[in-house]
Amino acid sequence: MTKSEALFQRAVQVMPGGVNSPVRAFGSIGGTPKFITRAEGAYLYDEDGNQYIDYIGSWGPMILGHANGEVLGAVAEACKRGLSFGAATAPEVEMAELVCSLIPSIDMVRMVNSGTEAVMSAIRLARGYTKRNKIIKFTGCYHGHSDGLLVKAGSGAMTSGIPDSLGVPVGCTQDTLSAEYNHLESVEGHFQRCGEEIAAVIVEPVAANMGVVPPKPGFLEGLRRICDTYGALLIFDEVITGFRLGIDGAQGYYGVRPDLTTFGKIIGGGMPVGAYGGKREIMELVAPAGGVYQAGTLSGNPVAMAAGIAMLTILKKHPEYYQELDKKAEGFYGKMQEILKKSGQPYQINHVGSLGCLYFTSTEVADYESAKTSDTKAFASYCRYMVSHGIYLAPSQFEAMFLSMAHTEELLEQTLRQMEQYFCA
Ligand code: KE4
Repeated sequence: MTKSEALFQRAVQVMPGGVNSPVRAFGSIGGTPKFITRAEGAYLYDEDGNQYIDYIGSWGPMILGHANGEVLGAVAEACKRGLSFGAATAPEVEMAELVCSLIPSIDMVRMVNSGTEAVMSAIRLARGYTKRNKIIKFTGCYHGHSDGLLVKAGSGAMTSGIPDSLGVPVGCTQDTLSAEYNHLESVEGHFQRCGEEIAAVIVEPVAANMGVVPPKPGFLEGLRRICDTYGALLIFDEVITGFRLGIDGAQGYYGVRPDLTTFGKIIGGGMPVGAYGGKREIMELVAPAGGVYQAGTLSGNPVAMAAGIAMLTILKKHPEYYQELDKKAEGFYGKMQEILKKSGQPYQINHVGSLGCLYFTSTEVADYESAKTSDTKAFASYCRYMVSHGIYLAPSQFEAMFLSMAHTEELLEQTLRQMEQYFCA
């Protein structure tokens, strides 16, 4: 029995599914999750001493690679001053000023502890600001696990949201409407039916929770236009894309300005940090300045701020990193395409900058329905092979691959060779 197997046996006795977040359990590909002891650069190391080239990067934060020296140093320094005070601190001001300087659509920002909390708070704020209750989300997009957003995928444009989890009362989802990603007409339909009741549209500007689905030309611009027409707010959930596609996120990359933006992952540099921000006139409604209540014991925690400030400062200082990541990704996915073409395996490859996904389908993947055509069994077999050969991929077809500055050409080549072994041997 491996150490990971032994740990997993213990884990399932005392933790639901043996993990603290479902996707880590390897449920959709089978097998035992690897218990990771440490990470450095592009590598993970598990309890049994196996080394992996990591394409998860903690689900996004590790854009510089794991254990970045400057980030670790900033955290170590902050720890010496104490871990948490529950009081105002200078690092929070520095972080807020940094975010406002980087994202033109943001005049004010509130720090929280996760992407879920950021989205939950932004939705409450949008409802408080517009005095409307309904929100639109897109089937296949994931915005964290707050009740109102756990809506059955594809619950149809005509019906109110149907809960997609036990324990979520229909009252929590009845004001959540589902639309179809890259299909503006499904959004128009909702607004024609009840536009005056819709507080906001929330969208992943690049959908990265049904694999990776880029917005079609005009989609984000269309959402902006529709929201302006009906007086609803446009919320960009940039928990994944924020500081990933560029220092000013997807809104900078695509040139569409939301009213509110949510962040997570990179903003915390690997520590538990989320944030939401936007126009001053909206943000000034957040307590204690205004009547939309939101609070958090560890919000703006000084150690977490040190990690986030260090990471964002490095990214701000090196805008060339994004060009390098884009170039690396172009080459990597281009060669991947050649391997898959040679293999005769039905495939689709979507990528936007360093975010990418290999689907096992011959259908172009541009929305939830087409993403679902992927052969998840074929994906599971591929993923198990790659993990067993030292390439650590997200254990689900409907997640993203994340490249980092630590993924050298040599490591990408090594990964492609393993893929060639699997598909073409
Ligand atoms: P967290 O609460 O997990 O920090 O963020 C929720 C969230 C919000 N918005 C988007 C676009 C997200 O992708 C996420 C979380 N992403 C998943 C990965 N697809 C986190 C991994 C996990 O759940 O363990």
